[in-house]
This record gives sequence, structure tokens and C-alpha cells, in this order.
Amino acid sequence: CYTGLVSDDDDLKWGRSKVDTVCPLDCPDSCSLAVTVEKGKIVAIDGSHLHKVTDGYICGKVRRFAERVYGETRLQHPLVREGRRGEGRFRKASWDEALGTIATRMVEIRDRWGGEAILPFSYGGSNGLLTQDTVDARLFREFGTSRLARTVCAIPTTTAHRALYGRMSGVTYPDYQHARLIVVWGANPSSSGVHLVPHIKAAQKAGAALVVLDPRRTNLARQADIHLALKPGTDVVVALALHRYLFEHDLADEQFLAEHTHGAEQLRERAREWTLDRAAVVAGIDPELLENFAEMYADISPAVLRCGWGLERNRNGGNAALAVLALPAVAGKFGVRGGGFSMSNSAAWNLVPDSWIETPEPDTRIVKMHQLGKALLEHRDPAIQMLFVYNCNPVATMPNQNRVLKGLAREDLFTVVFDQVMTDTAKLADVVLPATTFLESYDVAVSYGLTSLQLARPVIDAVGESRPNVEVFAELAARLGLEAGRDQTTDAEALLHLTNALPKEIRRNLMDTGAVTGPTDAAPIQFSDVFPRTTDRKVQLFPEALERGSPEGLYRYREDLATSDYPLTLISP
Ligand SMILES: Nc1nc2c(c(=O)[nH]1)N[C@H]1C(S)=C(S)[C@@H](COP(=O)(O)OP(=O)(O)OC[C@H]3O[C@@H](n4cnc5c(=O)[nH]c(N)nc54)[C@H](O)[C@@H]3O)O[C@H]1N2
Ligand SMILES: Nc1nc2c(c(=O)[nH]1)N[C@H]1C(S)=C(S)[C@@H](COP(=O)(O)OP(=O)(O)OC[C@H]3O[C@@H](n4cnc5c(=O)[nH]c(N)nc54)[C@H](O)[C@@H]3O)O[C@H]1N2
Ligand code: SF4
Ligand SMILES: [Mo]
Repeated sequence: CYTGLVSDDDDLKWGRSKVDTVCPLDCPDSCSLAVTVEKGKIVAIDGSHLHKVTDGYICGKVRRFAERVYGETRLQHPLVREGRRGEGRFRKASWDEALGTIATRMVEIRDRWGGEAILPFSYGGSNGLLTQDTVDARLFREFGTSRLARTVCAIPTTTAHRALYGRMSGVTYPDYQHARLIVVWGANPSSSGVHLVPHIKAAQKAGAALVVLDPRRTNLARQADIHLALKPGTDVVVALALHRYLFEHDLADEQFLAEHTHGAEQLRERAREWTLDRAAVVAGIDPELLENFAEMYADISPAVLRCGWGLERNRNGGNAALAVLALPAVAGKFGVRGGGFSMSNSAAWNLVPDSWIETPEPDTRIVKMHQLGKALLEHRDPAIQMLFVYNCNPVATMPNQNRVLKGLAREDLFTVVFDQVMTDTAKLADVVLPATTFLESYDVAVSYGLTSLQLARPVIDAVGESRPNVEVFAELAARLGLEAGRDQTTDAEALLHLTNALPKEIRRNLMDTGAVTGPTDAAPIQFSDVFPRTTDRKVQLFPEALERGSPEGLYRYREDLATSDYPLTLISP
């Protein structure tokens, strides 16, 4: 297997080593990293050129990640609560004691209330393929705990993307330079995926126009030709007004609609009530600016639309994503380099078989993660007795924080938090377990902005007594007498297990070079190289199944809930 060691003579002379690895964090860019280590400690983290798009630079967050690895809040030992909950007093414990306590509690709870009284609570964590949904998922399935629906991010956009286009791959970053018009809708790449920005700037330099739709004046909004600072949650009506404009002015691409889509008439019908003026009033924007944007979008090609996740985080999120993502189809923007849309490319490769988790899902209660507070306070038969948090910091990231805090304050609740640092949630735990970071264990990163698969490898020894997820869940499973993790007791074993499930060519490439770029890194043109992965390869502009499942119907607007007492909307950029 490729070691990743890339030290040059100078490094070796000074006793440094430089190692190639990857950033697996939940970010579209999946940067390849060159990490410099001296005397077993990280001294620098930089971007490398292994993954072309990284281009030798990374974001400030990961450049300074060593401060997190060695920081004051880093967890180095298992901890057990002392004193009252929330006081933040803990004593050091051994792994044996901590895991023993957890296993005993799990069995007691299952015997008395049933497995559903335990709620495993996790999100992406480091977001690699090994840190989530491996041995952990098998353990909790086998034990019959409640199941978690990860509803807190990307569900509305993914649902819309799947329904319309079967999650067709998007325009890649470098192809933005071919666009004459770039629309950044509900995304803030200057913070959330920095490698798109230089391509947008290069396109602008070459004469492309930029339109940003964001309630805030973001970095890109400041440099845009048009910034529509719409009110949060009003994207659906702005997009519908554009659809109406295209249809009513005979600017819709009728030939494309006939050849490649279903449901255009129904979309047209739903858009009919949204004139530019009416939409501008609801969205609180200048109608003239909106009209300018409509004219530009109708006229200019190639036009690319970057659909972000900001527009989904409100009552109209699903319909907003549908209406926005349907625009390039109605306006006929596909079929040229630099035209179309980008959303997530996470479905570009169906590399990892579903059977990877192996243990079938039990038919137990499903808890939606955004309702954690409600679940802790209101669920009965059985009430939740144990919360097992890992890869996640719900006190900071779940909505309705007061209820989450109230739920976690329950004296009869037993809470485990498995994390790298002392998070706000960990402070409220009964047992805290220390996790390694992606610089201390193996992982595999799949990018969702571009398409690549890269190997993350331990570049330093685990800090303190921290351990990788796989290892901890395998040991816990063994204590519970479960099958889960018997064949994968370490992250290295899990890595082999995963790579053995990959197609041979890809596995060999990954192991030999540390990075594989995906089939669509060749920069596909939508509707020329890639097509919708719907059953008939057509765009479903009015997906009936969603219409049936939606209380207000597709492309409908739900009013702002503001009252005079609560006039403001809180957004979470
Ligand atoms: N540095 C850093 N990067 C990250 C992450 C991180 O934690 N830190 N997290 C990663 C993850 S998990 C995700 S999902 C992505 C998210 O990345 P983005 O898609 O960029 O999403 P956000 O940053 O949540 O919001 C984007 C913009 O949407 C705006 N916005 C808010 N409400 C609305 C609305 O109703 N309509 C419109 N049009 N805009 C709105 C916000 O003001 C914000 O500027 O970032 C990833 N990248
Ligand atoms: N206020 C606010 N809330 C939000 C958002 C927002 O922008 N603002 N964004 C929403 C979005 S888009 C998302 S995706 C969610 C994210 O919600 P969370 O997943 O809760 O986000 P993080 O704070 O990144 O928490 C991940 C935790 O996992 C830990 N971790 C990382 N790697 C590992 C590992 O290998 N093992 C273990 N055991 N732990 C690990 C990290 O130290 C970190 O504490 O938040 C949502 N909620
Ligand atoms: S830009 Fe994204 S992928 Fe690159 S180092 Fe930063 S968080 Fe990781
Ligand atoms: Mo997210």
C-alpha cells in the first residue's frame, strides 16, 4: 500500500517527514493534504497537488487543525461524570471501566425497557467512510436500538435533486470558467468550499456576470453584478417567478422540454400566480433587479447555477430546491460546457455496495434528529433512557436548543459522548470517550463537490488514549456478545474490508497511489456526457410521488411565520 511519504532531502536532513493524506471533513472540496511531522508532532498542514482541484492550498480551518489536535479541549482519556450533571466535573477512567459501564447499562436498559430505549445519535463526524455507518451501525442494529433519521442537512435538496434528475452529476469547478453567467443560489463557497471561488473569479475576469441570491451580503455578493438579498425562505417564489417569466415570454426551451422532461405543464401552472412583481414583494427585493436577473438568465449562455444548502433550511426548503434546480431545464441551459447546475456529486459513484453494513435494519422506532429535544422529553413506550452521541455535537447543531438542553438535563437519562474534544454536549455526559482525528487513523474520503476517492492515513500516533470509532465500537460489541466488529477490530482491518468491496481497478489505484479520481472528473457536460438517472433518463419536473407526500403540494409557498413579537428569522450561515 502507498505509504504517502513524500519527504524531500531537505526534510530528511532536518528530521522532518512529509506525508500525503486527505481532508475527509464534510466539505465539498476533499482536499489532498501534505502534512509535515517533526519528532512525531504535526508542524504544518498544507494543500498538495494530488487532487488537482486542491491546487496546493487549503482553508484556514484545516491549515490550523493541529491546534485542535493538541488543543486544551482535546479529549485524551475516557472520563466519568462526578457531581451533578452540567457542572462539568469529570474524573479520568480507564477504557475498561468506561466501556464496561456502558455495556452494563445497555444490557440493563434493554432488559427493562427494550432496545428502543437507547438512541444512538450521530452525524458525519470526520465524514469518511470508516468513521460512520460501519461497525457502529452494525452494533446498534444488532442490539435493536431506536433508529435515527439524519434530517438535519441536505434532505430537502437531495430529495429535490433525486426526484428531478436522479442525482445527476453536476458541473465541475474548473468548468465554471466556461460560463458567461454564474448564479450562486443559497451557497457561500468563500467559507464552505473555497476551491470554487477562484474559478468564479477567473470567469468574471473573462467577462462572465455573477448573480448571488442570499439574504446576507456575502463575500461573493459584494462582487456580484446583481445581489438579490431575498428574505429567508422566499426562494421558491423567486424561482417560480423566473419560470413564469420564461414560459410567458416564450423563452422556455420547448424543444428541450419536449425531448427531455415530463411535467412542464404542471410546473407552468403552479408558477402562473407568481409575477415578478408579486414575488419581489414577498421576497422583499427590488422588482427591477429581479427583472434584470430574469432577462440575463433567459439570454445568456452558458449559464451555470450553483445550488447551495442555505436555501433549504426553512419551511419552504424542499420546494425552493425543486424550483431552483428546475430552472436550467426550463431555460434550456444544458448541453454546453459551463452550462447547467452543480449540487452534490455524492451519487456520482455507486462504488460502495449497500451490503457493506451487512446487518439488516431492525424495524424499530425512527427518531428524526432535528426533533431531539422532543424525543428526549416526550417519547414514551419506551422513553429514551440512553443517548449515545458520536460524530455529532447536538447541543450546538440541533434546532430548538432549549429543549435539547432540557432533555439532556434529565437526571434519569444516561448519556455517552464519544468525541475528539470537550464539546457542549460532552459537558452534559455521564461517560465521555476520546476519539482520534483523521490525522491519527485510517479513513477513506469520497468527495461530493468533485468526484474523488482518497485514502486518509495516520500521520501521527493517537493523541493520549484516543481511539478510532471502529475500534471502540468493535470492543463494545464484543463486550455485548454481538457479531458486529468481529471481523474488523481496527481501522486498518475496516479499511481492508471496505477496499475489498470496491471494484478491483479502483481498489488497486487507491492502494497504489492514495487517490482515485472519479469517472466524472473528466468534467462532464450535462445532457451530453451525463443524463438524469431517473428511470427513463428524463427530468421529472413534477414528481408525482412528492406531490402526494407533501401537505401543501409542490411549488407552493408557505407564508412567513413572523409575528410582531417575533419579526426576525434566524439563519445559520
Ligand atoms: N468552513 C466550513 N465549511 C463547511 C462546513 C463548516 O462547518 N465549516 N460545513 C459543510 C456542510 S455540512 C455543509 S451542508 C455546507 C453548507 O454550505 P453552503 O451551501 O454554503 O450553506 P450555508 O453556509 O449553510 O449557507 C449558505 C448561504 O445561504 C444563506 N441563506 C440562509 N438562508 C437562506 C435562504 O432562505 N435563501 C437563500 N437563498 N440563502 C439563504 C446564508 O446566508 C449563507 O450565506 O458547508 C460545508 N462546508
Ligand atoms: N447552529 C447551527 N446548526 C447547524 C448548522 C449551522 O450552520 N449552524 N448546520 C447544519 C448542518 S449543514 C450540519 S451538516 C449539522 C452538523 O452537525 P454536527 O455533526 O453535530 O456538527 P459538528 O459540530 O461538526 O459535530 C461533529 C462532531 O464530531 C466529532 N468528530 C469528528 N470526527 C470524529 C470521529 O472520527 N469520531 C468521533 N467519535 N467523533 C468525531 C467532532 O469533534 C465534532 O464535535 O449541523 C446543522 N446544524
Ligand atoms: S477546504 Fe474543505 S476539504 Fe479542503 S481542507 Fe478545508 S475543510 Fe478540508
Ligand atoms: Mo451539512
